[in-house]
Amino acid sequence: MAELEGLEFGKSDFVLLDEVTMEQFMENLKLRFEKGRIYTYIGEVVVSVNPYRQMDIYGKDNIEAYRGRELYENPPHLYAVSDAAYKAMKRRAKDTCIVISGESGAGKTEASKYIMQYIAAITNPSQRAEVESVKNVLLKSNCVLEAFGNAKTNRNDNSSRFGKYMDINFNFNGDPTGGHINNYLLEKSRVVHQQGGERNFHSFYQVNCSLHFCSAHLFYFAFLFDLFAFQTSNNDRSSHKAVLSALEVIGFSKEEITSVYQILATILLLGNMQFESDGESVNIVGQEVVNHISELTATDPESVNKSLLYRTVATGGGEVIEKGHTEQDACFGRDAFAKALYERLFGWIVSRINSIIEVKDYDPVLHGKNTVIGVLDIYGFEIFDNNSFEQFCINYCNEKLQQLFIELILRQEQDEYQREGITWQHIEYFNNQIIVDLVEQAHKGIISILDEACLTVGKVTDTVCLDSMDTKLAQHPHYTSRKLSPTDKSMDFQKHFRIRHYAGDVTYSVEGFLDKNKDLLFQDFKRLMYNSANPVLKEMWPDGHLSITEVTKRPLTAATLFKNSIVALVDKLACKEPYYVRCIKPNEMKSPVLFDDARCQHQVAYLGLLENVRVRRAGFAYRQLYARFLQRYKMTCEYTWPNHLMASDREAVEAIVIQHGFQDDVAYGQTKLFVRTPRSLFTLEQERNHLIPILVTFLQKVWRGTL
Ligand code: AOV
Ligand code: MG
Repeated sequence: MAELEGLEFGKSDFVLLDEVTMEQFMENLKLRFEKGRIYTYIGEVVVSVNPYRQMDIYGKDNIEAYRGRELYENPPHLYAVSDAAYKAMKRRAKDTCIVISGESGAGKTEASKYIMQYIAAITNPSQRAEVESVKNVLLKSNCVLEAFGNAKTNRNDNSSRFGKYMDINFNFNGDPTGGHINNYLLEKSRVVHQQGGERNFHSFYQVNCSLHFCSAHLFYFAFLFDLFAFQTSNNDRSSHKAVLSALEVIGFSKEEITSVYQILATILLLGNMQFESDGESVNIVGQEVVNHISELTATDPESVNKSLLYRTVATGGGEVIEKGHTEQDACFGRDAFAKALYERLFGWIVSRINSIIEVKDYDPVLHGKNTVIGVLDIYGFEIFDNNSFEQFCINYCNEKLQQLFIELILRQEQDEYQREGITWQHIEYFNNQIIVDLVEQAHKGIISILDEACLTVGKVTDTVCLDSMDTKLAQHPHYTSRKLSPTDKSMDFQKHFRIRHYAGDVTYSVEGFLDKNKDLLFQDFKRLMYNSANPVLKEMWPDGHLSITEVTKRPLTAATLFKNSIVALVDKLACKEPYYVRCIKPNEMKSPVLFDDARCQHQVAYLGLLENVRVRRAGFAYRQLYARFLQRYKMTCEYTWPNHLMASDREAVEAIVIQHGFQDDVAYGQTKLFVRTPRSLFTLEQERNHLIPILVTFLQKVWRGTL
């Protein structure tokens, strides 16, 4: 329970509310936001409201104030939970993780950066060079990954279009020795198409600064949909400098950095490539673009030409033939190639960073247990005007994380009560497992239905797949479509289905679902890249050496791969001690002064924050180690001030509790006192506040010798 803030700032911990009602919760949240107090606790969970302005609370002094302190000793802050996670890791050798959740634009990525900065600032006091270098790479990697993995969307100007989970490894001293980044499903469709008002990945605008080698195309790139957005801004230019320097600091070689920008340029050129058909064969319009691409990718122009216009297929009889594309196939192939180039580039950047920061030469016998703090910053729940396969995956991922929150928060409470030998009372939650099942259940779930459609030989269209979902999911309370709700004119018969997510209803358009799930890339492109004379590019395409007869016919689909990676992520998080940051977006206008009551209330409701408070209170709102409790309140009891003479701290605490008459409101655990209602504590706090000035005067007199 946080202290040290006056009541004019509202309650710094929601467990201190007089009553747990939505009204009181919202009143407190709003008051704190208006007073510039963007963080509030629910026990150890931090609720954060995006301030949409630079706050003066992240400086060196702030870091020092939180360093090594307990949660309740300072006003609520990300630094306090970071310190709690760090202390748990260091003192108890626990692997911990900090899970940051909330919808798009709520402040997750910013929070993750502050958390990492804090951890970097408080470690390695002796400034050992190798540790400093690890910290530097960890911090700089954010800048690079943001440039390549973030983009402006209609919800957030710097929206994460990939999921990131970063493990930071520590030695027994508590200093970082390395790390590992896991990335999840990059939204690669953005490479070739963006919705109105949105941009491609930041990196493409930054590349403009290095595109001297294809100046002829400088004025128009089809993949940068929004022409005005392409005008490189000062922002892009300075980010470009920062990214270049970050790449160098991390340890990318000159050749590697050049290759990265050559690949970006290649992708932009692919976007400008057009095809024409003379009725018989399809050709590329203008040889110039092919020559450029072959130059940038160190491949020969004839091969580039061929892989864009033909595909190699194995016939039933085992014969290998070359089949000319239709114009439509050629466009499809070109786009798939552009997307894959970017996806592999991104994956390669992550794995290069990993190879640089992986823990090397760590001997647990010699160096003690290697512990980990994980930081999860993933794309938040999204509702756009047009929601496609990517939103479906992103929102499913958020369902899984909500499920984890439910399990862990309950589990953590239960564990603590059990450990301390205290009886636990169950609290009801809305359990979103039913929605998770709707998506991922074997045979019956949406992913299974999609996969089945993708594997069916013959012409299965998105609409046929929608029919199949409608048939199989007609009874599901969280699924509907136009066919199942014919009066709902906001949906189209051929196109839409709707999922009632924990965070709200989302209408998805099935258009493109099957293609995106199949994620087909002709082997010819892979071979082309594998045969590049540029070793960096070649390294990204190891599967290019396979001939068409060796290629797996039924690779796992995009949705299944994503599901597997998220299941693995959840398993990884579940075995760590979790700390939570729950981010709230105060308004849709990015305004620092607007607190949109309805929008905020909606988020508080779906994040399950009220239930969180209830669990925390219905169990015990407050818990504290006996010694610490004593330290704080011993002045309020004649038997404990200035020191107690009892057999144990626990007995001394009992004396305080009895003197103040709330013995029916507490339970005594093995190491901690548990207090059920905050009111009992208020009495103590009031008493303490009343006594402090008296004590101070008394002590001053003692010092001055006037007593
Ligand atoms: P997100 O990570 O939660 O969205 P961000 O962390 O990118 O959201 O925050 C969005 C924007 O809000 C930032 O670019 C800042 O302008 C502002 N902001 C957020 N937190 C703070 C803060 N603590 N102080 C000042 N400004 C802040 V997404 O990645 O779209 O789900 O996918
Ligand atoms: Mg983000």
